[in-house]
Amino acid sequence: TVKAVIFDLDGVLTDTAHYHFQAWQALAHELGIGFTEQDNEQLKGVDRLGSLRWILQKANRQLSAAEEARLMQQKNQHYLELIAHMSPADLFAGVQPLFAELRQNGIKIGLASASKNAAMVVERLGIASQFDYIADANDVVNSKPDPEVFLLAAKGLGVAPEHCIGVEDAVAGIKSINRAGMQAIGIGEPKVLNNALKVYPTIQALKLTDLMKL
Ligand code: B16
Ligand code: MG
Repeated sequence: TVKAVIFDLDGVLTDTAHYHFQAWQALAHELGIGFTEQDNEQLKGVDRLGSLRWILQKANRQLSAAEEARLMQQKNQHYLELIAHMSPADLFAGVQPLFAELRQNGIKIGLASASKNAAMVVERLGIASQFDYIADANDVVNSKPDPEVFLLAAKGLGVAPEHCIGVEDAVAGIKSINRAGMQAIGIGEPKVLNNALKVYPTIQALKLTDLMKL
């Protein structure tokens, strides 16, 4: 039986993926490295340092820890400027009704995000108070595909992993859910998220009745 649903943030509840893309692309271009939307797909769910290193590796570049820190700070500054204008209107359609249904059925709501900016984003979206527990990149050592962030969310909710469903848009995220021993629901393309139990094109297509059948 399902006792909790744990959501990823970027790409599941809102489209911050596009802002991450813009900020990484600007940085990559400044470094003389090409960076496309397709490249950005690989970075979904990947933490900040992992993302920077992925971009540097494209050009066979390696930098000192201090340089890496400076570039991460620069990217984040740009990202913060981009998300500063976010509002409840940026919440994906279908999220509010799904949350309301979960609540009515006594199912807990958790967040498991690889972003250090997760708290600020859910605040801007106006949904911060709806989570029973929020786990983000500030609280974990190992990032997705490691299961740590989903396991932390389950622990915070007080629900055993086998009674949790995880919802993710990234390949690394689906892996993280599976390794946590939870049931994985994908948002996106079945071809890409082929390790998910079920895949829906958008969160709006996901209904509580489907989750209950798992
Ligand atoms: P930050 P999620 C992830 O969030 C994003 O998908 C990923 O593209 C980003 O690099 C990562 O957060 C780190 O974000 O730089 O804000 O700490 O999808 O796990 O909610
Ligand atoms: Mg995501």
